[in-house]
Amino acid sequence: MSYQALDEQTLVEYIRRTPESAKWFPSEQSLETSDLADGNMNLVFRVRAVAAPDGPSVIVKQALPYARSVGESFGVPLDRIRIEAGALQIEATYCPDWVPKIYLYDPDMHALVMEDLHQHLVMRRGMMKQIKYPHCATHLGTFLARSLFYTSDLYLSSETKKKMACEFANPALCKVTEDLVFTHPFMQHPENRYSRSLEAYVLEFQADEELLAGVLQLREKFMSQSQALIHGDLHTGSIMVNQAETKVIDPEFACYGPMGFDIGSLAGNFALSYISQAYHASSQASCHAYQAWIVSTLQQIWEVFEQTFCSLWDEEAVLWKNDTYKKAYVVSLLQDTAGFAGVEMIRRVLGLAHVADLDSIADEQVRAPLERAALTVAARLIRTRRKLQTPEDVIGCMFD
Ligand code: SR1
Ligand code: MG
Repeated sequence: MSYQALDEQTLVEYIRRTPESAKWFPSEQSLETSDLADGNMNLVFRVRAVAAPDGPSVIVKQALPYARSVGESFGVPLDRIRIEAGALQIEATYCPDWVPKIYLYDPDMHALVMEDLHQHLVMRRGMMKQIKYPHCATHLGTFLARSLFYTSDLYLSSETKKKMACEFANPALCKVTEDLVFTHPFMQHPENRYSRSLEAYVLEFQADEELLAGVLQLREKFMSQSQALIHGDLHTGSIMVNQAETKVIDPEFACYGPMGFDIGSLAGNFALSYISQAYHASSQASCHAYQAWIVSTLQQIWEVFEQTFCSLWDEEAVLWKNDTYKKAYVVSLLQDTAGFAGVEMIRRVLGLAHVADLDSIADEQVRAPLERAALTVAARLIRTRRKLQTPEDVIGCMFD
C-alpha cells in the first residue's frame, strides 16, 4: 500500500487489510478508533473492538512528513519510523521489560502497530499530579545502563558498532536537536517563544560568552561523539509509568551520540518538574514532599545506572579493563549529564518545544519567575559541570 496519512476512518480499513489483524481482533468484530496524538511529531491512534471496550487493543503510530504540532512548514522525513522500530527492537533485546512490544512495522505506510499501554500514564502528567512511582528509579537506571552499555564500543565489536552507527545515522532528526536544543534558544530566532517578562534576562543570557562557550562544547559533543545508541529525546513525556511498570517510548530521535545526552535530558526534565511543583502541588507541605521524592528518585536513577553500568563493564567488556579509566569515564558521564540537563532546561523555556509542567501555568506572573529559576539553575549546570565529581555535587547544583 502506498503511503497516505491515516485518519480514524481509513485506520479501520488499514488494520483489517494487514495480514496480522486476525491475531489482534477476530474478523467478525467491528472496530473503533480514537485519536491519541499528544506529542509534537506523529499521528497516534488506539484501535479496539466496539463490543469489547475492555478487550484487546493496539496503538497505531504513523509518521507525517512534517511535525504534527507545527505543521507542514516543519518538514521531517517519514524514515523516522524506521529508526524508531529499529531502536525499539534493539532495546527489546537488552531491556525487554522497559519498552512497548511492537506487533508490526509497516515500512510502506511508515507506521508501527504496538502494545497499548492503557494502564500507564505519561510520567510528566503523573509528576504534575505528585504521583510517586516506587520502581521507576530502578527501571530507568537499569534501562539507561543496559541500552547505553550494550550499544557502545565497550561491548560491541568495532565493525558492528560502526555498522550500527550508519544504520542509525538519523541526520534530519539530529539536525532538529542541533537547532532546537543547542542553537536557536541561544540566539534571537523566530521559532523561539518565551514569556515576555523574561526578555531582559534572556538578552543577558544570550550575550553571555562563557555560557555560550559551554553550550558550543556540548553541541560539538552531541554532533561528534558516537558513544552509544542513545534514545535522543528522553524527557518525561517519553516515559509511560504506573505503580509497577516503566516503559520508555518514542525513540524516533535515536542516533549514535553521547550517553550523557539521554541521562541529562531525563535529569533536566526532573529539575523542571521540581521547579514547577511550587504551582502544581496543592500545599507547601505536599510541594516539599514531592520535591524530596524527585531529588531522591534522580539520585537513585544515577546510583542504579552507575552500579549496573560498572557491573556490565566488569563482566562483559573485553578490551577496556582498567579501573582508573572506568572511574574517569563515569565521572565524565556525570559531567556530561549535568551539562546536557542544563541545555534541555533552557530549550524547554526559550525554544520552540516547551513542556506542560511550565506551559500549563497560564498566569505569566506565576510562570515567569519559575522559568527564570529554571534558566538560572541550567546556566549554573553548564558553567560548573566540569568541577562536578559526584552525584551529590550535581544534585547540589541542580536543586538549591
Ligand atoms: C517540532 S517540535 C520538536 C521537538 O519535539 C520532539 O518531542 C523533540 O523533543 C523535538 O525537539
Ligand atoms: Mg517524542
